[in-house]
Amino acid sequence: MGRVLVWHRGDLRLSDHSALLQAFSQGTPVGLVVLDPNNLRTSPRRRAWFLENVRALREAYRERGGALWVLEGLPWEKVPEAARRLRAKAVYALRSYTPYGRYRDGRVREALPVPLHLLPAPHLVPPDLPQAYRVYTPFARRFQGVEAPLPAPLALPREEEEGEVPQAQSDVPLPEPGEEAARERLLAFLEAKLARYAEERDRLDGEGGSRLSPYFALGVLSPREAAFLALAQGGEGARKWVSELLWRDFSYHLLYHFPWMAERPLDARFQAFPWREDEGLFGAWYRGQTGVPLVDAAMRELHATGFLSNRGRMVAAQVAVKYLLLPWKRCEEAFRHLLLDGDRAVNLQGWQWAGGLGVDAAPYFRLFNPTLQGERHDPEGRWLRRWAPEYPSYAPKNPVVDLEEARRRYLALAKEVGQATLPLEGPE
Ligand code: FAD
Ligand code: IRF
Repeated sequence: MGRVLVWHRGDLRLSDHSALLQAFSQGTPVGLVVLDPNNLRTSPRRRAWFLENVRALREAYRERGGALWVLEGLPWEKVPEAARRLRAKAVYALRSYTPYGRYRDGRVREALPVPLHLLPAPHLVPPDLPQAYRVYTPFARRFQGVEAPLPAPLALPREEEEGEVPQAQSDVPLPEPGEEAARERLLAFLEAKLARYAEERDRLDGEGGSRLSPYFALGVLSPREAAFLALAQGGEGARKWVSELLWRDFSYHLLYHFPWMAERPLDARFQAFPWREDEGLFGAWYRGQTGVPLVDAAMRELHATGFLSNRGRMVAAQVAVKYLLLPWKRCEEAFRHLLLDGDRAVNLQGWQWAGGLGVDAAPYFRLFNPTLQGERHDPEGRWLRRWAPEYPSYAPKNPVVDLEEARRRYLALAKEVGQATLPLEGPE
């Protein structure tokens, strides 16, 4: 039947992969990953995490008798090259929804002498819904339940491999790569933690969550498989967890419809906000030396591990944007390179939410008090002692800004840029 290429990008797995199954029904599939300098110019930890998962994917192909090609270079050169060398009659891939992904796929399609078939990636709600939602709740209402995930092929036809996966050094310990490890972690989470997820998810130590985000970021685990298994188990925890997976899809939806949110606040009024380019303050925040215990612990955990709980991210981001008035884009980028799950769409959404830049639908200004947040979400202070042991409590100690003053300053500035300022602390 002839060969067909299966081009893996942000979907480094064999399960729940419609493009692989479709390709297999049309011919002999050969896997392909293009190590793209436009994606891999990132921090050593994220480069290593991507490469280790490519290595695991190659192993998964091998175990089934098949082959994964790994070529280094620009996709619009390397995908046509692979198609030519294999005499492939078509290329199959899962659709990409990000600005660079769409640009890349357009260029590859133009350069390819054979068809490029892009199949919908398994999101819970397709990011490319024609109607653009700016608010999460109506977007999430489009969720209609989830279909059973597709099986991985049990065996693949034998083909020769091409190309090496380079060795890469990470500066933090990496989770075990590959979809088997991801699935094991998923099942362990569902069994031990899902039922209490709604109550435990806000913990600053991140132990209430699944820690699956680094796998979702590279598509090592399909969100459809994860949601399907969670909902099969049922309960309040499952519903809450799936609502977080829907936040992930909402991030992609926003970036798909508003690609300029990578550069500018979604809320146009904040485009003129007077951010402060202050090297000293930025450095203090980035290194975890602000004198605000929660922020310092969060930034140090991030540097040391590449992970941080959602609560830690929200407060660290909000303090950067609202209390220190740091340029949000610079912080967003710095954060993304420190996170193993660093993902353009999700991180942008997170920053624009926490920074009050247009994602948060709450009709007032949410201003977390970092002292109360710490006391509430790490009541015994164990997480604080682990990451910032010099602080005896969550009370600020010689902070780089006076928090009360900074809070008043922010509210005054926000009012100036045209937004009503109502209560001080949100319900979170
Ligand atoms: P769980 O609680 O187990 O949730 C399951 C999955 O749902 C996660 O793995 C993730 O894929 C998704 N999810 C959970 N919370 C959110 C959320 N608030 N928004 C979107 N998706 C969510 N997540 C990333 O994957 N990459 C990022 O770069 C990223 N940057 C963030 C930046 C900021 C400022 C904020 C506030 C949040 C950011 N998040 C990001 C979202 C969230 O903090 C992480 O996904 C979550 O903490 C990962 O832990 P977990 O896997 O245990 O999540
Ligand atoms: N996709 C690729 O096709 N090639 C690469 O070299 C990629 N490197 C990556 C590195 C990191 C840290 C992440 C993701 C990738 N991806 C790579 C997946 C991209 O997100 C995906 O291709 C997207 O469609 C285009 I996180 O940006």
